[in-house]
Amino acid sequence: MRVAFLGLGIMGRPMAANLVKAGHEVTAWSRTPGKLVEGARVAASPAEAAGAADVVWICVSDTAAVDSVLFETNGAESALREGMIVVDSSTISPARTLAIVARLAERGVEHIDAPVTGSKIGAESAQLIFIAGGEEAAIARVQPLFQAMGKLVKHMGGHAMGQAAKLAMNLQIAMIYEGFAEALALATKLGVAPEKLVDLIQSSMVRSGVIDYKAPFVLKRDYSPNFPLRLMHKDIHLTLDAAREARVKLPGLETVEEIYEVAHDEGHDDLDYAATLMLLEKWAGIEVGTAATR
Ligand code: NA7
Repeated sequence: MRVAFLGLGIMGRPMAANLVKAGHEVTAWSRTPGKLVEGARVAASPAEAAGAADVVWICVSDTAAVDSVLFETNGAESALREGMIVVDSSTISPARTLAIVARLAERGVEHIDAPVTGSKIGAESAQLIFIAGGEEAAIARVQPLFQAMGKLVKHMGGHAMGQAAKLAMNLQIAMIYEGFAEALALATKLGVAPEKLVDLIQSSMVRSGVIDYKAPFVLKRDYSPNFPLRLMHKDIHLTLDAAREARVKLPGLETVEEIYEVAHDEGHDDLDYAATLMLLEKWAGIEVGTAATR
């Protein structure tokens, strides 16, 4: 298929590369010039990329960035033709997604919200899970593209249900990780070796995929971004906004948000969100890691 891929960040670049690998004709654009994907054509603007495609796939930071690549001067909207499909794999506001769906529908363009879970490793290994909202028929049309980049598509319901479900997923990831980080801080302060605690966790019912993914990095004190803290912070804000609009109280997430505020103030935005552990370490006067890294 002919795909315009907009946004070559940590997630977008390997996703676009996997589309090329699967034989699709990809025209890529990213805001910062010079970002390349081997085998893909480079466009000078989102409009130019969309003009050469049947499907526009977006993977940018946040709601404002999606609005920008679609609707600003030289945005993709100006090049959209009836029958095209726009798929948005960014995690953005469910309410804004509905407004975008309505605006694109006026041009006869279908929209699928398809945020992802699986982080950088999932994107690189084409093992992402797409959390989709929209019409079944549109989702079926882009199935080969989903297959090239992921292992599963979960259709959560109508438009914006993918975004809503993604927020419910990241709420859990943020809170499971904070529980893990607090357990590591306490156990370390009390004298338990962190690698022994991780081994115990992984042998017990406390085990989780979040800890599977994060423990090896944390034990090496490697906070390079798989999922940058600023983006998890953005998702926490999106979740709290959606909860407020729906009159749902989330006291646990509100507390976790305060930790992210401090992490932001301490300049940790571009580290992985696992770096919230660094605050707990500082407050407890300890360092978590294996004997080799402490
Ligand atoms: P990254 O690595 O921060 O990449 C973000 C991408 O979004 C990157 O291509 C940016 O372009 C682009 N971006 C950011 N702001 C804008 C604006 N205003 N206009 C156009 N393009 C923009 O994020 P990830 O790849 O980890 O995550 C992407 C999404 O998936 C995000 O919603 C996550 O929560 C899940 P640039 O780097 O300047 O070329």
